[in-house]
This record gives sequence, structure tokens and C-alpha cells, in this order.
Amino acid sequence: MTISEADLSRIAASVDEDRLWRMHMEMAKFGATAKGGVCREALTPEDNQARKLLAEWAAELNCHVSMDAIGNMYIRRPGSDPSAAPAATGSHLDSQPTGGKFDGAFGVLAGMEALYALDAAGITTTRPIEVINFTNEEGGRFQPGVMGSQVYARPEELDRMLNVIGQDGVKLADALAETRNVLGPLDDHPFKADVAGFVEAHIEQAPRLEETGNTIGVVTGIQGSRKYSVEVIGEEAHSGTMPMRRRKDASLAASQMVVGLHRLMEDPADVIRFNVGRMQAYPGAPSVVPGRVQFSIDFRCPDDDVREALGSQIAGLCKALAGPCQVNVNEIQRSNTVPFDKGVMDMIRRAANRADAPNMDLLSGAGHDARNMAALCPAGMVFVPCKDGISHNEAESATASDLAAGARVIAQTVAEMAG
Ligand code: HGY
Ligand code: MN
Ligand code: MN
Repeated sequence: MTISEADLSRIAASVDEDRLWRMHMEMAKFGATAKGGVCREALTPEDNQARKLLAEWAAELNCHVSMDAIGNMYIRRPGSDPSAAPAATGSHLDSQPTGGKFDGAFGVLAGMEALYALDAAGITTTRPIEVINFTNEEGGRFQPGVMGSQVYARPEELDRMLNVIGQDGVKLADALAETRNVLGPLDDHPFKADVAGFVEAHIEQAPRLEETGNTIGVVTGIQGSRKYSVEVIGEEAHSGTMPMRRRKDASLAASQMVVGLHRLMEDPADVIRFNVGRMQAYPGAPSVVPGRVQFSIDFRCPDDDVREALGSQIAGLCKALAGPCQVNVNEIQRSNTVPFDKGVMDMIRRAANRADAPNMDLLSGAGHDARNMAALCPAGMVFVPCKDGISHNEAESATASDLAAGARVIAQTVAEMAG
């Protein structure tokens, strides 16, 4: 069934800005930091509390909650045709170690607000609607990130992911078992289930909407990325006695690699994004020449050919700069630039116009779960501004009114997908 223009307008009008803001502030208590941000890494006690609250809100909405084998949670509002594939929305409740209140949480809470708005507007859609909370989008504790949606779309990767050892030495499968304990029994949800469409709300994490005075970003796609874990093997030695020329200093070799890689990635047009966000020396003692260094590479670029060409030079360059050390370069995640569905982009644009929200098209520099969902169904994303484009930072900030505008677009889009 096609949902009427009048119904879509009524759904948009039923979005409650105050309720949506309150949900954000409630969620932000889990892992709240002194600087006003959030530290709620995947499958930690803080994430588990956030999941629990989400399940409580789902119960208040009379929605069914289920979970799959990687811990993605599904809040399902029934439609009139129980056999129809659901329309889905959502994002993630986990954060970076110095995260903000909105990255991820907004996408889940905009979905929940859409369910409240549909109830308030008295609308029953034909298809069910699912709000998904994906596991470990951020990838700070367990690499790689965007993991829950990746396993949803490629279940053959489940075992590899369950065996990932976190930054704190905890195996993902064990952390997930504890999450299950905290949440209590939930029905199982299959991977790769039929989905009619997926739309994800997110803060922009860049300053373009703010700079142009737009409230809604119609996201055209997500730039491709390659992520690596690099291990440099040297030899431990006494820092006060071992002659410099005889050392196999893993931190010196790793530093040469990082500088060399930054030179390789130099881009006068400032399109390429390259980051070494983690670098750890072992055993990590001031008086021991490090015998091992591990560092991460996060490399992104919208042009598939450029990214392939540069990415293919990374391992060779590291080897050339290793000096007396050994180096192992492991690629742990790779994705091409993913274009979003034109039909979903149209729905988003129409929803924004219906809600009088000025909008523009833009490409996402950040990775999101919608990237993986796009392999399975028509998918798209809705961005709202965040202050100064700051994100992955406790200072991340967004206004209640912009969040509500995004939720109005999500509510209409998911309702239109659900018919
Ligand atoms: O890294 C990313 O792009 C995402 O925020 N996890
Ligand atoms: Mn996010
Ligand atoms: Mn993020």
C-alpha cells in the first residue's frame, strides 16, 4: 500500500523534539565523561546498560526485541502483513573512547522517535518496521569497526569476528556472552534477512551543512576505505647499554614508516584521508628498546582507483622502511565507495521538503552501517549538522531542533518504505 501525503505529513508533525532530546540525554548517562562526552565502547558494561534501556523503550512501544549472533539488536514494530520484509532504520549505541552524545545514538533514537511518532499518528504500515542497534560500529575496542552490519551482510565472517581480541585482551565472544547475561533471554534474529529498505540518520561529522545553512544532508554515498594493522618486530634490549648501531628498535622503524606513509598520501587537493590513530610500543617501558610496535592505518578516499593504487603501496613501503626490523602488514577491512540508492535519496529529499527542511546532497567521509546494508537492499542516509563539524570528540554537539528535523525525515522515509 502506498502511504498518503497527508499521512506522511501527520507522521512528521508527530515527531516530538523534547522526547527525542530526552532520549539522547538519558542514553548519554551511560559512559558519561567529565568533559560532557561519552565513553561507551562496544560490549562494555556501559554499552550493555544502553542496550538495556533501549529494550525497555521497545517494551513501552509494545515492540518485539531480538538479537543476532553478533549482538545486533532489532526493535520490531509490526505491520499489517507479518510476512512482509521490514523497512529498517538504525545505527549504533557504542562510542569512541572519547566520543560524543550523538554519533550513532542519534540514528538509533531517531528510529525510536519514528516509532513513537507512528503510534501518535495512529498509523499502521503494511510492512513491519525495524530499528536496529548495530554492534561495534566504532571499532575502538574491537577491530574492525562497522562490524555488526558487516556480519549481518556477510554472515560467513561471524567466526572471525567472534574471535577478535579486544584492546583490553577480552575476546569478543566472551564480551558478547556477558551482554546476553545483562539483557536476559531474547529471541534470535537471522543474518541477511530480507529487508525492503534501510535508512540511517547520523550527525554529519563535517562542517558542510552548517557552513551552507542546510538542516538535512541527503547522503549520496560513503567513500571507500582500507584499514590495516601493522606489526613491527625488533629486539628488546637495555636502553642504557646496547650500542645504537646494534639495535633493532621497533619504535624507530615504525616512526619512519608513519612519516613515509604520510608522504605517500600527500594530496594537494586534500581529498585523501590518512590516519595512524593507535601506536603501541611493547613492552612499553622507558628503559627497554621496544621489541615490538603495533600501529593502525585508516586510509580513505572516494576514488576507487586512487585508493587501490595507493593502498597497494603500503605494505611495500613499510618493508622498505623497516631497517633492521621485520614488518607484517595485515589488511583488516576494505570497502569500495558505496553509492546510495537514488529512490531512497528521492524519498529523503521529498521528506525534507515536506518538513520544510533546507537540504543538500553530500558524500559521507565517515563509514556507517548503511554501507553494509546497501549490499542487501535499497539504502540511504540522512545527515544533520553538528557544531563546527566536530565529532569523535567529547565536545561533539547538535541542536534539539536539527535532531528533530532529521527524525522527521527518518520517520517519513521509513514509513514510506513500509507502505
Ligand atoms: O570511523 C568511522 O568512519 C565511523 O565513525 N566509525
Ligand atoms: Mn557513527
Ligand atoms: Mn563514529
